[in-house]
Amino acid sequence: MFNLDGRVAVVFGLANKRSIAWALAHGLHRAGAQIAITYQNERMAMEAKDLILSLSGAEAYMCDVSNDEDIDRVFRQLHERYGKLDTLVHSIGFAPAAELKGDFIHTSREGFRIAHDVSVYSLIGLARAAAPLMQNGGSIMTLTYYGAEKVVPHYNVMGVAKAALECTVRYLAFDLGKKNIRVNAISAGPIKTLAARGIGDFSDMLKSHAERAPLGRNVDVNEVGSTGVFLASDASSGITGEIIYVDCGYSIMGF
Ligand code: NAD
Ligand code: 0WE
Repeated sequence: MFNLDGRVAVVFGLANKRSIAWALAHGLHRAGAQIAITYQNERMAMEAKDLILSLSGAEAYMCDVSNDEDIDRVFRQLHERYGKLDTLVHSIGFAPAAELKGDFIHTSREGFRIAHDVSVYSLIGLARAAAPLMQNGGSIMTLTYYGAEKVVPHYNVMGVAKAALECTVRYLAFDLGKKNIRVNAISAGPIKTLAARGIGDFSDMLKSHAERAPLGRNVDVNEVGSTGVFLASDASSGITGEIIYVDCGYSIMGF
C-alpha cells in the first residue's frame, strides 16, 4: 500500500505473535522497511527471537525501557548497525496486575509510579535517544486506548497513564517538529493480546464493543498494523501530535 523501501524502523514491545508490535513490524516489513525489534528481557528472549528471525532481515535486541543504560545501549547498537532511523514504534504498557483489579481509589504510590515510568516516560526516553538518528526526519508512534478519556472500569491507573501518554505525544510533536520528526498515537479498540489476558471480563467487553461500534465488529490487529504503515509513510507527512482511532468507530458514539 505505502512504500517504505530504504527506510529503517525499530519496534519496541514484542512479547509474542499476538502482540500489536508484531502486526506493526509485519506491516512495516511488508512495505519494504528494514526492521529491528526489541523484547523486554531474557525471559521473553526465546519466543521473541524465534518470531523476529522468521521475518527476513529483521534483527532482535533486548531492551527494558525502565532502564536508561538499556536504552542507551540499544540506540548505540542501532546506530552502528544501520547508521540512521526513520521510524520508531512504542508498543509498551504496563501496570502491576493488582492495579487493574478493584477500585481505582486504591491505586498505590508504587503502582502509579511504575505504570507511568514504563508506559509514559519510556516514550520520552526513546524519542530523545532516537531523534539524533533521524537525520532525514522521521515518524514516532505509540499505542493508546479509550480508557485515557472515559472511565473503563478496572483500567484504572492505566487510564491515567494513557492520558499522560497522549499529552506526551503532543509535547514531543512540538519539540521534534523542527527536525521534521512526527509523533502520533494509535488508539486501538480492545484486542485479545497478552496484555489483555487475565483481565476478567475481557470476552464480555469484546462482545459489547462489537455491538456498539458503527462497524458492528471488533478491530483486527492487522488494521492497527496498516495504520502504523500509513503513519510511517510519506502519505501522513502532514500529521503530527494526533490520536488516530482504530476502533471500528466505537469512540464516536454517545449512546
Ligand atoms: P503485549 O503484552 O503483547 O505488549 C506489551 C509489551 O510491553 C510486551 O511486549 C511487554 O514485554 C512490554 N513491556 C512491558 N514492560 C516493559 C519494560 N519495562 N521494558 C520493555 N518492554 C516492556 O500487549 P499489546 O496489547 O500488544 O500491548 C501493546 C500496546 O498496545 C500497549 O501500550 C497497550 O496499552 C496498547 N493497547 C492495547 C490494546 C489491547 O486491547 N490489547 C488496546 C489499545 C492499546
Ligand atoms: O492497555 C491495555 C492493557 C495494559 C496492561 C495489561 C496488563 C495485564 C498484565 C497493563 N499492565 C498489565 N499488567 C499485567 O500484569 N489494554 C488497552 C487492554 C485492556 O486492559 C484492560 C482493559 C483493556 C481494554 C484492563 C481493564 C479493563 C479493560
